[in-house]
Amino acid sequence: TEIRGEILQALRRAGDRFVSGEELGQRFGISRTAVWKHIQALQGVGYPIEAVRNRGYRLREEGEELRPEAIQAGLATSVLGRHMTVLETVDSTNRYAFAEAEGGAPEGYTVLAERQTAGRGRRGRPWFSPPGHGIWMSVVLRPTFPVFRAPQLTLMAAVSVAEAIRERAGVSVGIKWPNDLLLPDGRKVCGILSEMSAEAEEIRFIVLGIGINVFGREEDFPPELRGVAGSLAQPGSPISRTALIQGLLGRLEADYRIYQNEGFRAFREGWERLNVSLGRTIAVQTQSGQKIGWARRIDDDGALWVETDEGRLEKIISAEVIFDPGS
Ligand code: BTX
Repeated sequence: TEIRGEILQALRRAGDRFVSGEELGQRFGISRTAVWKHIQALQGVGYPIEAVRNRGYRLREEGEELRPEAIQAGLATSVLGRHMTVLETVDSTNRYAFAEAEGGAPEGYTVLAERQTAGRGRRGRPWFSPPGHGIWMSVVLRPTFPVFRAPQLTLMAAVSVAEAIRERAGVSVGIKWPNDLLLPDGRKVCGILSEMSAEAEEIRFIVLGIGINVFGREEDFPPELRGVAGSLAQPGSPISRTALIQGLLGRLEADYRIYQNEGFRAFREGWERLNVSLGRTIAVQTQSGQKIGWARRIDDDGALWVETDEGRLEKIISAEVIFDPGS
């Protein structure tokens, strides 16, 4: 499997060019038949590798094509992903799912796109979503709990997504409060954006949007994101987006059930175990300005408690967290 990852890497580097079986065999010290077997195994887990006689192999794009039938065939859910739309291009899967939910789309309705032209992050920030490189997904939820419980649902989702990534992609990601997922080297690999439609105290629906960088290489990111954003795929560990989506929806459904009965309390420990924010010096950017302090703990509501220099404990409900690189 070590070689398998390296073959994949060699094909990635070759871009549009074909690489012959002979060349690959020589490079890795194996026979052409062995190369062919590795290629078949890679195709088996979803990599769209073309094999053309007398020319060799070529990786058509970064990931396998996303198909609803293939995703649903291995889905262990009863609600999430049972209705699904996979689009080639959309402005934002959250925007699309929101409109569908307003039109009556049922709970669990899931929208995926190969590419978003106006993927959105929090506070109107953009989310970079190039074709074939990631999982850009939105799920419609119609919970019966009151509006005040909605914000912590996003924290729960961070735990679910982190665990699905570990199970299906073999990468240990950490959670940065409130719900960014970071690679072990600190680069951001996933963002979660939930948007809600509510009337007074009653939630009509929530659109849970999840963006995960799966295949993007450093040079695929725009300059301002290099060193800041990272992807799951590493040489030697091929990842199937289809399998990851199945794992994600399975986890989310199970966790969402627990959340409805028990609230964030049930996820606090899991969140703490995965978190990389507590015990560090951080700057928190709130609407009322910036504060610097020591991230002490989160509570059952998912709020962050920060100890300032004067020894005061402050409860932070919503803010941007900036890590002190020296802490
Ligand atoms: P956020 O506001 O925490 O993150 C946005 C910030 O993250 C940007 O300002 C930029 O610095 C950085 N960023 C942008 N694109 C990427 C990327 N691909 N990888 C890493 N960092 C990036 C996080 O918001 C919530 C993002 C949710 C995205 C999903 S995708 C499916 C769904 N549809 C949709 O329009 N949004 C959600």
